[in-house]
Amino acid sequence: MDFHYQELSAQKMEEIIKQVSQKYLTREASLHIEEKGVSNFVTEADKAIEKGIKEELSRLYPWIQFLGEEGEDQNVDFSGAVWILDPIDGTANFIHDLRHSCLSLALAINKEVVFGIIYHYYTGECFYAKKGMGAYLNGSPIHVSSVKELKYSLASFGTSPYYKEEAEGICDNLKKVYLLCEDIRRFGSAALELSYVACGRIDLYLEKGLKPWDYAAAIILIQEAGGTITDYQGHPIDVSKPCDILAGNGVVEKKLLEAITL
Ligand code: LIP
Repeated sequence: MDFHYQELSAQKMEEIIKQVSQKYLTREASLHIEEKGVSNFVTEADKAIEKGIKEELSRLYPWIQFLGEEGEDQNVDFSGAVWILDPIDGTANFIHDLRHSCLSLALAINKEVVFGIIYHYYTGECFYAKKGMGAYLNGSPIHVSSVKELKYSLASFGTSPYYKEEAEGICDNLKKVYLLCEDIRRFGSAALELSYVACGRIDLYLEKGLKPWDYAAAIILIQEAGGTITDYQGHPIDVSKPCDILAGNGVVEKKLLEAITL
């Protein structure tokens, strides 16, 4: 199939996301909950949105594989083209009606993310980027912040609630970052926190043990917005695997790694 990711329309993708999700994002759906593990939940809405998006993408792009957070079959060949979807990033927020959750969708070709879209279900903000073509919020170009010093940095810190057994190390890192930065924030949706790095609302983001569907779309968003996104040692990410994620505006994350070991 002669397919060029540059031809993907973010506007068309946003319309599909709205059309599929609007009928499922209800309080009723948020109360039908299954417990997947410690602090790890899935609702009827997560499953229904993933099913609907998968059907639409399979209809439009039948040659592209699909990997979703809620799917049974998560075996894909990452040497090819793969959609990577989190239907509701911030499921705990959704369950608690905190109104801070999003859909995150990425396209990776041979493990390189070339397209990403992150749609905030409650504000309607739509972040998107294509490789080599810039990063945008509702059609306007976005760029990471210009903050140069850690003491003036707002750091969003993901607390990895699925991994309570690692609380000691997570809280040690939280204290280190808290003491070096201006302040800490925690919003409960990795994809939105990473989008906020891309548009300069926050300067740093860290979270241990994120899955590809949490961070994949944000990789291209942050790269096209002038920032960096790596593992906790500053190394490139393998989008086929869970990863400890460190993202920033290209300056302060490097200073953080010079100052501490995560
Ligand atoms: C969540 C992330 C959040 C993280 C949670 C979970 P989900 O994604 O957005 O930052 O702390 O452990 O991974 O499960 O709501 O799609």
